[in-house]
Amino acid sequence: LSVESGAMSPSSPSPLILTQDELKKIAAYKAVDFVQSGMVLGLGTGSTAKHAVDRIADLLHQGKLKDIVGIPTSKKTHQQAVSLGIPLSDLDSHPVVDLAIDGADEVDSNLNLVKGRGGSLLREKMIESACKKFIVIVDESKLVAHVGASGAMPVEVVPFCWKFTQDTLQNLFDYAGCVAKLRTDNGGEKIFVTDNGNYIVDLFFEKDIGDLNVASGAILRLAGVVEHGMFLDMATTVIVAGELGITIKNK
Ligand code: ABF
Repeated sequence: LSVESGAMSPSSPSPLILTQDELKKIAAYKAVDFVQSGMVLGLGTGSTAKHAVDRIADLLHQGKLKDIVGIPTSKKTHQQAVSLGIPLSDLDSHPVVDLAIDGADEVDSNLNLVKGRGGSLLREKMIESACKKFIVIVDESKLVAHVGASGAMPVEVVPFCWKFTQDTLQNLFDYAGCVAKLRTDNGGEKIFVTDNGNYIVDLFFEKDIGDLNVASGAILRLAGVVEHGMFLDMATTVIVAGELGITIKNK
């Protein structure tokens, strides 16, 4: 793991009080510096990745980037990219992605991630597994000591007998005091449905879940599970924007 740090920009007065959204934008713009003309790009989802997609479109329109093909990780990002005029494709036509840029919900010191609190984990994992370089962009609030220790660990499940799958997931992690909850839209009554027509069960752990690869394998072995939000050993670079500057961590 290598780590570089830098000031926000040479002209930034210091100390600066930046909003979380400004930090997200700084991380996103830094990641877009790695985009080159001719690349096939995985376009992430969420409020941080949105800034990266906006920036890519600006550079395309300014003629500073050419011949970019974007592969969106969600219907929402697809809509954004279409509205900005970014040429799009998919993994069927472009099975090798040069670079993906996406946000995350949690990042640990080994660059393992929790993703999917925005609900797009399956397409994100498919596209980000197919890329040569995967840059994760976050503000410093996303850094954690252990992934899964704070907040939801999303699992995409098929709607068929979702309750059975939910209960099985909860029992699987009984040793970690797991509570499994079906995701609803804005916490209401309506079940949240993913872009792929599936549901999401969020796992909340009271204690450490132990070896992440073992936990990942155990979840994926359940027949009703489609995918989970642990992205292990996938990020090649994490760009963190904080009050004191940008940190770039490379695997
Ligand atoms: C996507 O957006 C997700 O994997 C993650 O759930 C979320 C992060 O959202 P934000 O950038 O809005 O904090 O990258």
